[in-house]
Amino acid sequence: MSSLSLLYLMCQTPGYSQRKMGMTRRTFLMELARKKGFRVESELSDSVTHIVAEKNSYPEVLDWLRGQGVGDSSRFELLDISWFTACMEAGRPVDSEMKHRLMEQGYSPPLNIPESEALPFVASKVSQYSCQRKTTLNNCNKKFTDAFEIMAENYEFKENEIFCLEFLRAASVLKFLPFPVIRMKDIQGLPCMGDRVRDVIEEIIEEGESSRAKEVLNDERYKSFKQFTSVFGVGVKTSEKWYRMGLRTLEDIKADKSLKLSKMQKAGFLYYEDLVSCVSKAEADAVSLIVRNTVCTFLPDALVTITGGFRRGKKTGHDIDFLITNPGPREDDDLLHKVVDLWKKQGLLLYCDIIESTFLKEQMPSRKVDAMDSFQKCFAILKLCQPRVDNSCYNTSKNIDMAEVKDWKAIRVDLIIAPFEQYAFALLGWTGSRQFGRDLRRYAIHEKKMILDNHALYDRKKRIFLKARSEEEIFAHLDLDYVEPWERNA
Ligand code: DCT
Ligand code: MG
Repeated sequence: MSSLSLLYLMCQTPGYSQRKMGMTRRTFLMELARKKGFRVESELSDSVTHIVAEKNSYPEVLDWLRGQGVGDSSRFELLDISWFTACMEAGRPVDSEMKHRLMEQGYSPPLNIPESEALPFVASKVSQYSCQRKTTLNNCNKKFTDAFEIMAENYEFKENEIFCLEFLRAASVLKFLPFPVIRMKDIQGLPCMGDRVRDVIEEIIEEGESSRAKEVLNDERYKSFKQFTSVFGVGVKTSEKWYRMGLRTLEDIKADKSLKLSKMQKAGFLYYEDLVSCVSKAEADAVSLIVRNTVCTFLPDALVTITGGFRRGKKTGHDIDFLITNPGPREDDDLLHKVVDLWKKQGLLLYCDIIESTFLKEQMPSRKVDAMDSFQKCFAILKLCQPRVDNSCYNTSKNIDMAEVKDWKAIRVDLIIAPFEQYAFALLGWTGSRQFGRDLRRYAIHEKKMILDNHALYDRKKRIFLKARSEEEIFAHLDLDYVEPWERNA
């Protein structure tokens, strides 16, 4: 019997219900497997390759693994007892099939449910559009999608949009998969799996990592662009210019006094450390309170909604995006100016750039998949005061002047002002993810002959604008099932 197949049978742990495998049953199954020549571990160790659970859901097993200090569950095959039974019947480890694997969406079919009644995963039914897939933040294929995102970013730096999108689309499909890919057969029939993508997947399956992604991470140009674009106000174009000038690091940029930095880039360098450290959910909630209070001082009925990644349930973000609208009859074109003026007076505003609206009445939606919208908006950096940590326990000998301890953090905030009748479109667009938005617009054009942007939806066949007061209505106009914000993490 092959000793390669190492099993760990999950057993009942305190806090979980009796649905799990009991101790007696576990001992019995372990003995049975050992008699048949399998190596079965009593403790989780590095040599374990297969974990078998009975009546446990995939999230429960992941939770349990986290509790055991395992961050990367992809080194194990997580299997239902049905696989174990098949092995016992065959007297050898059988190849695990889809039906044996613990999966993200729905439980793998327990033994007492006939297979015909369990809903199988059908790769050919997976849509090429992420707006027809529900993608939560539970990504079982992080080791693949991380590599794809590195490849995509490198192509973005090279302004190769086609290859960039190819890897972003592939990453989005694997984020949706309810199981980890462990062999090439698993991606058979899935959309967006071109040759370049398959090569990366194959290598990761075989070698555990992608040499191409590794090469990119070590590439001088990529490393410079990565540093440059991490500065607020610096995009690919500026990075390209700096790189051509022979500049390679942020130190080079800071040292070159001949460079003319924009006001935005100066702020980017000034608050660099704060801005590269992620915004937490707690910080987003604190800023949200400030934004709401200030907006409501001027427009008590205004609707202020957190959009972007935080609306999709992310725990961190690079900025906080707010959408503001006024449902009442009173429009106030000066609102944004009043808000930032008050923050200036209160000493809360570190930077701001207000862009005025360029929206024209009955303006045709943009066909561009990555178009900027025409709302009035403000890209700001706010000073978020943080409660001082009590250092008294170790500060007694050295008398540090508390006034010198920085007790605030610079936070990037985007404020978008949308007229009430465009609010649903703006909310849908600004909630993202970027890939989800791209695919919604691509789907609208190619499948429905409609044009969607952050302002409106236009039906080209009927030659009319389709109104919507909610996101649900926009999905309905497009004949799409509604996708909740936390399912838009494509
Ligand atoms: N968006 C848009 N038009 C723009 C910029 C962004 O429609 N000109 C959309 C796409 C995603 C969403 O708004 C929020 O953008 P980001 O803040 O860049 O993305 P995020 O998903 O919030 O990610 P992060 O957590 O990094 O902020
Ligand atoms: Mg954001």
